[in-house]
Amino acid sequence: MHKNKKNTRRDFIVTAGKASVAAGLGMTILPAMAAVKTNVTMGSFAEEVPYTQQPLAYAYNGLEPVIDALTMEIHYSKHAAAYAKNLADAVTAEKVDTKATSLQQLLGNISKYSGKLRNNGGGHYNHEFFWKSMRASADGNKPGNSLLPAIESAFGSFDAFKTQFTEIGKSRFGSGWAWLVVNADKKLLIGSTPNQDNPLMDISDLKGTPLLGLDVWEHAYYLKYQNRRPDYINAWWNVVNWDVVQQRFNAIG
Ligand code: MN3
Repeated sequence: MHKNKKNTRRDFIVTAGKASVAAGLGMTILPAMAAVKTNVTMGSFAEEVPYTQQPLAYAYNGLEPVIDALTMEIHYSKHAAAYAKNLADAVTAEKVDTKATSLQQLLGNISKYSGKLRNNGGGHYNHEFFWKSMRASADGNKPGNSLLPAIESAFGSFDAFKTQFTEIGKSRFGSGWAWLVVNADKKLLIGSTPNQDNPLMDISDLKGTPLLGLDVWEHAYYLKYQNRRPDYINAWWNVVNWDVVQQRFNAIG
């Protein structure tokens, strides 16, 4: 049993081997980040996500044909809105001081809180992060600047990276997320998390600062793709906002 468990875990955490992320990962602390009080070492550079749902940067039909307008509308205005509302209820009930504690810090200590806070805090963070990770569809969409060489160094090629990430997303059983993260050893990693967990959480097997996340819950794709999760993932590459992913990469150092 133990062996099976280990193997399963290894299946969904694909490391980048010994290849370190090439350039520019020195631990320069940005002035804005230095002011953040945290005892969380992992995810210290993670993107700030407010506790409340933010407006989308595009219309519900803005990601068509990859993501249809009805899916986008239900996903944002029903599913994600519910996570935000339930998070607000949970932080009130559990007396979290949201002025003193960022959502990122809260997630880094999530083992100290309820399942409701874990599910909805993760659900809210993940969706806000996901919306910002996308833009209008463009064929041949690729990362640029320093991120492309880092991906090529870590995974062999951009296509090899996409293949591995797609496989991780396809093979996540049930509901969850696929991620590209930078871990504490400054390596690029691909992995997945169940339900609404994420790599910032202290309870997560996959830990690191997320650069890119993909929602593989059925609600994210079922209306258009039904059971064809691989088709959804393959199409999704056309709407990844690599400029935002590059900014996240830059923020690490
Ligand atoms: Mn979702």
